[in-house]
Amino acid sequence: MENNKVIAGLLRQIAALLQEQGVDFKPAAYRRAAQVIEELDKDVSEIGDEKELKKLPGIGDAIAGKIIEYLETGKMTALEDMRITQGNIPAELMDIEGLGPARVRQIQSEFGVKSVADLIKIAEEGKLRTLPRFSELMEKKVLENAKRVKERTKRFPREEIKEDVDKLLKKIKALKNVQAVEVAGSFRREKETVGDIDILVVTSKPKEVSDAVAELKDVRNVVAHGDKKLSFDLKSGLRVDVRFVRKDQWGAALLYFTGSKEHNIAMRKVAIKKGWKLNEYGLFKGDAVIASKTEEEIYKKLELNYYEPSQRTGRV
Ligand code: 8DG
Ligand code: CA
Ligand code: CA
Repeated sequence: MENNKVIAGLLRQIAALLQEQGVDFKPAAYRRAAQVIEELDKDVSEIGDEKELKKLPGIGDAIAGKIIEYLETGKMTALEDMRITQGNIPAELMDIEGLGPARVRQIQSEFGVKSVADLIKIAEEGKLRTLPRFSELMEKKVLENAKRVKERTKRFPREEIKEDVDKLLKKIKALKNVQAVEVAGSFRREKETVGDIDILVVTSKPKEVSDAVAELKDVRNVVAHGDKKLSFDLKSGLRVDVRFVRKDQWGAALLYFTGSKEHNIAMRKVAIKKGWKLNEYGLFKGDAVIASKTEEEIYKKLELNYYEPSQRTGRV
């Protein structure tokens, strides 16, 4: 539900900037919408269209439009415009939790901080606490949150991590109850850099396999450990998401988790036009499965040519 978290964060940024403009009601409306999105029990991208979105409490025309814009383009232009007109606030600084526009501006004008890296440096030098309206405790919090943003946005060159990934795949493949393993995400799409590694495992014993992978010696810092997904870091700091899927849903899962997100959206639209539904479990007409076992079969049913992973960028 990565989208929900990001979108909620962006809506809260809009709220903070509106508040500065002294607009009544609107900031509260954006905050409420942020909470609704954050608490959804599925990823907002699965809701499909604007009409459905607006059925959610607190989501009207303006907010629904911004959410759709984000899902289609990865940004909200209204927010970017506000950041620029309200003091040229760098987006990455606004991404830091607990740091509103006023404080960002304060740090900018006092220390010339322009990036998260700058901010981390200033905070580590203990300079943040010297500003009015800051404290030692706040400096500590801001530093923690800034480091989190930096971690999140760090990308790894494919060439540097390729060997680690291959090794890990081999080890997983050798485990009991593992029927197939494949890497998905940007790594499979052969992007030059990757944010994290997405691995799919076919098994009928997800819990056992999840436990076994967690025991591998390359694994550290497990942040999610379940029978759907296991997330951890490698020694290099590279985050790995391992997802456990059923054999008969392999194609749909591989397609979905290979992405790109834009390619998935484009394909979902083709499915919707036919009155069908496409998700990580399969291509469906109502509850009936039309295709799910292989990627090829799904492209074919949608009357699309097969796309090589590296070609899965946007439009189909
Ligand atoms: P990156 O890690 O290099 O930044 O890129 P990525 O591999 O393409 O993205 P990812 O966040 O690791 O997600 C893997 C794939 O999952 C992505 O390419 C497409 C699919 N996916 C969607 N929607 C969403 C979503 O809302 N959250 C996540 N985590 N994945 C999604 O189509
Ligand atoms: Ca990834
Ligand atoms: Ca991922």
